[in-house]
Amino acid sequence: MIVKVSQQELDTLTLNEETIQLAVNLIRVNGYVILEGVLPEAKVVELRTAFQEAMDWFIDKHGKEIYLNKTGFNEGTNHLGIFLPFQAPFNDPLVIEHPFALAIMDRILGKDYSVTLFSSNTSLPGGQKSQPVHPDYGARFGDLCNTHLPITDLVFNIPLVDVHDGNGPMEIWPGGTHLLPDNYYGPNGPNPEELAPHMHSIKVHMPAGSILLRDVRMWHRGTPNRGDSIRPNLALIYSAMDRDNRVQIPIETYEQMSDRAKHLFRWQKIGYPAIEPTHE
Ligand SMILES: O=C(O)CCC(=O)C(=O)O
Repeated sequence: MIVKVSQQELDTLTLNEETIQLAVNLIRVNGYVILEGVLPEAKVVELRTAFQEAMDWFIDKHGKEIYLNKTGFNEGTNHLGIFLPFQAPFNDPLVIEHPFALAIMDRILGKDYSVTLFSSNTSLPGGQKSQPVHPDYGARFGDLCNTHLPITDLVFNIPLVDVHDGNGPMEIWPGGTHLLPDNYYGPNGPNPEELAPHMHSIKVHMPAGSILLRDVRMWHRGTPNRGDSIRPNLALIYSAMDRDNRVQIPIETYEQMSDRAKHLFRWQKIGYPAIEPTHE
């Protein structure tokens, strides 16, 4: 569901209470919300330019498999996740601690959540097929828990280009797939690939610089990019509990971060050099 943010909210970088409530309820009930085109255009251009450079560097270094076997990355989907270096412009406050996203997540994840993924998903041109339909995380308690668990992990995506049918939009199955009993997300639960074709799905179209917040459990898949340029999504995960600590943050960078950003990244590898772009 797309929520349009008012000019006054954009100017003050503060969401009204009604907007926060609407976004929170949409995530709770529907699994996701989109705040349309909220990053300033100049910031999107800066991020897109740096991302293109990072992707070019990555493909130059690791892309032989694409060109040698002509199937593309990841079994022909040509869909690629790369971890990003924790440095400008990727660690901009409008990415890591966007006030709109935090205002919404504060209501869902409590005050003590943290960032557990600092990455990106790109649909590269030339994909042959869609990804399998999947939730991002499996069952938390194996086969044991047959009740629904609270929302504990939210993906934060920012598309760096306008996303439309021609360039590999994400396809989602909203409305209920994030509300299933925990054991449904495990290997013995219903198979999303078998059920999804009988269910309602949406291709997520959104302008560059939008914010998409979604429960990690909501079923989705990347689709092939029929265009001739990359379709990148920045991808962070905010989690109520510590999950993963692979983000390397140089100490000088950490010291310059706001108190909130320091708190958000407190479980990560502080005092380590920023990584090169790396395959997820
Ligand atoms: O197309 C996208 O950006 C989403 C892809 C995704 O979520 C995934 O690879 O798990």
